[in-house]
Amino acid sequence: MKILCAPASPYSSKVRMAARYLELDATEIRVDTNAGPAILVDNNPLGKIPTVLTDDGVSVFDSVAIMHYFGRLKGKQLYPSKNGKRTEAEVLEALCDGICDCLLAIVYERRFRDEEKIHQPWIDRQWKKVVSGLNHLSVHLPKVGKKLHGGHFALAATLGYLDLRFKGQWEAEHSELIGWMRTFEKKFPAYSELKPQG
Ligand SMILES: N[C@@H](CCC(=O)N[C@@H](CS)C(=O)NCC(=O)O)C(=O)O
Repeated sequence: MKILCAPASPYSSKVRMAARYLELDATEIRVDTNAGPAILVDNNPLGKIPTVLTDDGVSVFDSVAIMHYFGRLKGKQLYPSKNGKRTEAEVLEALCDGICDCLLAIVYERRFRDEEKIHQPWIDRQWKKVVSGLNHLSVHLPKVGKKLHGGHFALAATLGYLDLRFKGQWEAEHSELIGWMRTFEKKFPAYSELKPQG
């Protein structure tokens, strides 16, 4: 199995952590989405990462579909089996991925527009959602118990991405999340290697 990914991508980081946690036999292939290489666009019409190429020649995307695919490969070990806990984990993942969507919208607004066309109210609107999401997470800190699940990996990837691209803009108001990140790293030491990095 191959994971098409990039080191800075938070959704890639989430699925790379999950693959490592589940001890899957997966080869990471770094791709540059801007260049749109054939291996990516021929397998994912959206040209986005992460994209997984299975040994049976199937391509799987987006990151949520990949997480559930991984979970099924390993006998449902990536999400809690009880309904309530499972919903909690899935909603946590949705919230964290949603925060990443906002962060990416900000990064892309600055990266792809000419400076005079950058629309600050759009950036402010996205950032407001990020802060609201982080506030919610700070008061509903997910427990890191014996088993890790998809929601934990999503949160770890999101915080890692904030650390990479938005340093100094969120930590002071969300020290609980810094504490959470430390606890997570103790539980999953490969975090330092697999978190988003530039
Ligand atoms: N909802 C998708 C989002 C994937 C995504 O936006 N990935 C970014 C990199 S972090 C990407 O591929 N961007 C390139 C593009 O949008 O063209 C997922 O969860 O996998």
